[in-house]
Amino acid sequence: MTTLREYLDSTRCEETLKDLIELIAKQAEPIRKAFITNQEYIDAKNIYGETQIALDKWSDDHLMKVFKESGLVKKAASEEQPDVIEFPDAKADYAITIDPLDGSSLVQVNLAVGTIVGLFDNGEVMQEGKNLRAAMYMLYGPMTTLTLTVKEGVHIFALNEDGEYLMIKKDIRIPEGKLYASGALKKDWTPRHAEFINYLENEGYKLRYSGSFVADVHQFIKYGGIFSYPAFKGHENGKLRLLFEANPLGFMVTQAGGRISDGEKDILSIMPEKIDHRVPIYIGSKGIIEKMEEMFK
Ligand code: P6P
Repeated sequence: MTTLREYLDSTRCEETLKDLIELIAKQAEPIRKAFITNQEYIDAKNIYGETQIALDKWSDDHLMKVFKESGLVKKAASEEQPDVIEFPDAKADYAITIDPLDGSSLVQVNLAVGTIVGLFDNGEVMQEGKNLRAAMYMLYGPMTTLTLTVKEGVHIFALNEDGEYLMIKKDIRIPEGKLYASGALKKDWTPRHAEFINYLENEGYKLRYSGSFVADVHQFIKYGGIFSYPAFKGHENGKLRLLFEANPLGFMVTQAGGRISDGEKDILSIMPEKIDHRVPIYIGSKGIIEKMEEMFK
């Protein structure tokens, strides 16, 4: 089986990008090891007003330390931090957006959570998702897997007992499948979203929603379908974050032949206005996303 480094050496990636991707992927082990002792809620909130759990802070601190020590990262933005972090001593121009532990509250009920990473190579994080150089996420489930794109297809690696990532799936293409998910309370859905969900149900789509965006989207990449966290009453921009959730996963799904939309247009062409920019999200198979946009017109 192909190792992560063997795969990276077969791509057009710059050496520094290969090193950075491997370094980030390696953090799955220490992050997963921290699950047991950092589950409690702490007396802190992130800028979205969400109470943080120790794991959010621990994984964010850990990754920022790794970025700083690598000398490869010029800037980093995190869902757990109010501002962009700069590393003036960096010798390379990578700029990273991270959700250090998406779905972290699910660790205490033993459901899959993940680390989401977007990588730009021109030193700036506040730019459109379509400019990403690479996107990756480590998913902590029954296996620890790494899903990666460097714009040469989407591939999945599993971490083995020796701490080596081995390729288990190559050149993923998202099928048209009949799974769906929708966040927000049904009573707060907009009429057009409620109508769309009703359409899906009548078409025989089955609900799959775990509370972890990265785990849910990973399932849809495999089986096909549409994940949504829509605009809802009092929240016209929905809940999920452009920089940390929508762009990296939207880039990944697009590289696999799928799409990401805010209900009207491709999210990867949205210029972030602020670090905590939120967007309504419809992400998944191309056909059903286009059908949704048609219905919403
Ligand atoms: P709700 C996790 O907190 C998260 O950011 C995403 O991973 C997930 O899809 C969503 O929020 C869950 O939100 O409102 O259903 O708890």
